[in-house]
Amino acid sequence: MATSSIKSVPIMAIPSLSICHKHELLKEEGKSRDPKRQEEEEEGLSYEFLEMLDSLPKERGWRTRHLYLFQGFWCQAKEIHAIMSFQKHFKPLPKDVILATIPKSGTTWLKALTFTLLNRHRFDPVSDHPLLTSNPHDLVPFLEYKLYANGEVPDLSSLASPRTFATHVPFGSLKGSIEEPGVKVVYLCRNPFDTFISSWHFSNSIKSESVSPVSLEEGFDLYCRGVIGFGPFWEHMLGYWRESLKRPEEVLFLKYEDLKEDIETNLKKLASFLGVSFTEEEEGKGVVKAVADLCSFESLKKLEVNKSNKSIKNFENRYLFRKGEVSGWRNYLSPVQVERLSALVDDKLGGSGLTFRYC
Ligand code: PAP
Repeated sequence: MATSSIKSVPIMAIPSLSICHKHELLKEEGKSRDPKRQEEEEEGLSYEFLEMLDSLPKERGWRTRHLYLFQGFWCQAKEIHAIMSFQKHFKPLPKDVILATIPKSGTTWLKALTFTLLNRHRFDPVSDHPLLTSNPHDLVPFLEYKLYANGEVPDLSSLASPRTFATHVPFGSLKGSIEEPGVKVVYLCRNPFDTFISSWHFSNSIKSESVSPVSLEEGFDLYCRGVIGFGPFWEHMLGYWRESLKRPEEVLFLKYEDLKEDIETNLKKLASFLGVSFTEEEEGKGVVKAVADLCSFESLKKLEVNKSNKSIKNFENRYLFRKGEVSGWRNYLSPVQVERLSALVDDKLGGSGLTFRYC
């Protein structure tokens, strides 16, 4: 899917006073805000929106100054703005495919795999493929970071079916926007230990200059208290897990560790769920392996587009490809931390049927 063809019109529904106007109003009312916060985190947000924001519980952020508790999950000011827009304006179509993850669970990988699977008759996975020159985030756009970012309302009518989108939004806040028979959701989950370490590295690599680095200890405590983008992580996982048990035809729950262990079996599962199963002939010709190889960490990491470009505002693609391993957390967490997170996982996920082999 090419995102370049997406036309945008400004949102009228969310009030938006200009920054200048906002500053004047704040001055008149004798309120003061940190200028750096205004510049980076609040740029383009209306006074009414900022007032709403100030009514929400907040905590220190990982890569912006604050995370806000919105609809029961933690996120940044601009994410809330975009989510409100997409909740209001997004109209699902039958056959839409939504890729859902909590950050650092393998979103980039899932986007690459799904795009390649769905488009394998247009683009041969072994030659001249769009993934060789485009980052997966450019091929499958995020609802909240790309399409509805900054108060835009995109015209999605020209996108070819099945339209494929991605989101980090928890199921509870997504479901109202995708109520349409035939919409398929794929959730990729990663064990909380590796997800935490990946989030910690990533946030410190791309954080705003005005935000002090999050130490491992501080980040770990925030994570265990649920304060992480789109967290608490256990609620994020359980929302999609329960829905996948209830509606397995519409919601597929995958695990990063399973994909690492046996990508071909999981690719076939994904293809079958999406209604694009591999034929015997394709299997015989090695197409499953070709898709897996094209989308592998090693293959994507070495591409020029993933070394130098930026696909999402504010961060370079290279930060999306760090180690791509399972159990790397063992090099970082102390026995006390492991005990705390293990107990939390047991407490929150125990009895749900959702388990991880690598914790
Ligand atoms: P996002 O939420 O910001 O989009 P996401 O792609 O979910 O990030 O997560 C990045 C993690 O997936 C990184 O893990 P690490 O920090 O432990 O290394 C990244 O290396 C890993 N990753 C990216 N692409 C792949 C891939 N093709 N195969 C396996 N892992 C990958």
